[in-house]
Amino acid sequence: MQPQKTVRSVDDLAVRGAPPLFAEPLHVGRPNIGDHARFLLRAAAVLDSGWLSNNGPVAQEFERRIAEFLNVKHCVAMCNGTIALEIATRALDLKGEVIVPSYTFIATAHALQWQEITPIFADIDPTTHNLDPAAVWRMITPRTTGIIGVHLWGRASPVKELEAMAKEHNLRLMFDASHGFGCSLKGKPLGGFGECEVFSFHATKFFNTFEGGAVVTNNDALAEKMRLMRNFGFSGYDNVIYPGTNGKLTEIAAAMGLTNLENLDEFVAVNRRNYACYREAVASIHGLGLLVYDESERNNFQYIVLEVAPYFPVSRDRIIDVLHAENVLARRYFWPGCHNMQPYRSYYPHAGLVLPNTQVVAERVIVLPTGSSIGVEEIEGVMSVLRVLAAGGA
Ligand code: T4K
Repeated sequence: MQPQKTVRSVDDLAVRGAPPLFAEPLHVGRPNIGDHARFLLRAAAVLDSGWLSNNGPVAQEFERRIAEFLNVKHCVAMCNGTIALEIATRALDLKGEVIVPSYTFIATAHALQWQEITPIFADIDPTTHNLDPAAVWRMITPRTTGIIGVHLWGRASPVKELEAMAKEHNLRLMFDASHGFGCSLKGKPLGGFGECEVFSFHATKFFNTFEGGAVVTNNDALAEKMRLMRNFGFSGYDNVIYPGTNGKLTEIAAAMGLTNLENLDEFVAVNRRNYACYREAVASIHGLGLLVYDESERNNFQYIVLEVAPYFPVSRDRIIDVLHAENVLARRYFWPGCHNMQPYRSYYPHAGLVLPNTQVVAERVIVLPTGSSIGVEEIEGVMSVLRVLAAGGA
């Protein structure tokens, strides 16, 4: 989308009464959609088949392809990432307390709380935004049964350290890999670490199935248990052998997944280009930094994470207001941290005292738009606004 104006000074800003930079909103999380014709063919085949759900042939093919892509034995496809987290934590028999970061999407914590498991928030490393192993260690109590690491922004959790800690304390370890599809750690795809890993394929994710998710694992028994749980505990007609829920992925969602999988390389290429563009532009602005992806790994580059230094002339929240006025709907992910949301805020009103890095990072991050709907012109427009703010406020 062509910018509607040139921004050279504060007087050109929409917060000062000028028209917005973009006629339509630029979103964080606008879906990547693969080849429309391929999807419509698949959708027509689903309609013709009269098979819409319940582990149908398209969902089974989707699971095979995902398992192959991630180099894991099993993919158990689910209706969304949150249910996938709930089923995975139940299948692992987590109870009592489970250690998670507070700096994550609320679903990581809610998936536990929903099952009356207590999420215990551990602090993050302010440079990686991922769990700090020393902080995790400090939160272990006799009631702890597990750890959920989150590969935030698609950058791997400290897997090795968490594995060692889980082993030493006899804890179960799984990962919320909702951001990590198509990313790697030491060349190995995220998905193969811990006892299982959970993906979200929500519309806003770089790879989507409309709504959807999956748990992937190399453990045969665990996969079998999750398949039962996903389908009310049914083992054949009239035979329920387990308490279960409904976590099934529909055929149409799986058709979207198969189509998007075929276009994955293009999605990454666009995100990579956008990331490089933002990175170059941010590098020349004092007081702004861009979270860097390790180029020796595979990355999906789906989040453009900007960090605002305390000495930048404009506060993070004012930058958000200015960008929104320009129709750039930048986000404050994952402010204010799960511990500051309900019910956790009431349960642990002083949690912030042991989460200093979470508090600081949550106050300084802005996530900028990227994905297939964003190009070089849009990025140049966004950066022109940030350059004006850097030069003297708004
Ligand atoms: N764990 C982690 C670490 C996660 O990040 C997530 C989800 C989960 C677990 C749970 O997975 P799911 O159960 O969702 O599968 C969004 C997503 O809803 C959520 O899936 C995602 N994380 C989170 C990071 O972001 P919101 O509240 O920011 O989304 P929303 O509705 O504001 O959408 C963002 C923008 O995208 C909007 O400005 C409009 C645009 N959009 C959205 C949709 C749905 C579109 O253009 N088209 C669309 O179809 O949470």
